[in-house]
Amino acid sequence: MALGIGVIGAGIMGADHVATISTAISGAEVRAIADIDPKRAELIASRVPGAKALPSAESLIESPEVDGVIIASNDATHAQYVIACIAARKPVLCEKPLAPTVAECERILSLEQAAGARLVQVGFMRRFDPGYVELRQRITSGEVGTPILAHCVHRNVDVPAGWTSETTVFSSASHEIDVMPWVFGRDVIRVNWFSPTPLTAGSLCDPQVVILELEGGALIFDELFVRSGYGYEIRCEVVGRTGTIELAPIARVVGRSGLKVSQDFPPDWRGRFAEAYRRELQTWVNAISRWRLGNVESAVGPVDGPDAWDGYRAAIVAQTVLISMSQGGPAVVESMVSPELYRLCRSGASE
Ligand code: ISE
Repeated sequence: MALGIGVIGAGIMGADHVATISTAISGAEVRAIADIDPKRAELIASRVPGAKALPSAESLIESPEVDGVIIASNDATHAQYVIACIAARKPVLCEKPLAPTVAECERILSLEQAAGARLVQVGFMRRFDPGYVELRQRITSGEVGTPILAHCVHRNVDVPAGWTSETTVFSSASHEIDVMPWVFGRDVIRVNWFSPTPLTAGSLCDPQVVILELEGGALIFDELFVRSGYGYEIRCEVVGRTGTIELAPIARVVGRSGLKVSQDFPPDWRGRFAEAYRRELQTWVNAISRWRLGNVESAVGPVDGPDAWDGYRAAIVAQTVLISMSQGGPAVVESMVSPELYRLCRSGASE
């Protein structure tokens, strides 16, 4: 029987996950949707046969029809819903960030440890993108020698009113903060933030450049330009000691006319990462099914992808970027990691 999925948050990402599960995922169906705006929940539910809108996130988590929960609500609500899922022992896929503060991520990790089961997966979908997966495999195979640098470009067409320099770090840079250490197989130890636009409280510096220094000295240069105006574009070139390797452009069609060659850009991340989202969801559904059949130990749990530790680690690095932003100059990451949580969650961990 198909797994019942409940989706909290019927905004852009919630609606996208509902559509993907309903059209492209096997072994699962959307059974419940909850949103702060009940009409929006009803509208999205009305598009899926068998799905219903529930009056609250809490009732959705408790619902016996829901076997796994996707959290795609406002970032500030993530921690409370993840904690409710752990209390109900329900597998949860939480959109990034796991929580906006390091303290909330620590609480989630402690509760998950106390529950004795790994239940939380974090929606860093780039780890499922075929391009990043191949980049990582080929680097690991030694094709370009030891990787020492990466040039990343992350551009949005535009961002909503009220978006600040800090939002760019948490909502956009958090992807490179997660995926680049995964590609290199090394943690971030130091960060440095720059912008050609003057920093003023509550406003948006655009573009920004974040430099991540990894263990062993590799450097990641991340350009974040969220009001680029022209298209959603993600680039990543990794420089190794004996060569370079980069993500290829993703447009399927190249046009030639009017003395120009052209390729289309998607308007946002949903088109660019559609296959990554599909693989992320299918992998998560498969992991829940294996777990429910008793085919994995609780140390593995219904998680196959970035977990609560990865969400915690990303929150710490993002927080350290904000320190660099406000104080100027490099800021060190390691001092923020809780030794107690490290011992509990990572001792003996292997990649
Ligand atoms: C957005 O919130 C996302 O999560 C996208 O993946 C990211 O690329 C974009 O910059 C953010 O605005």
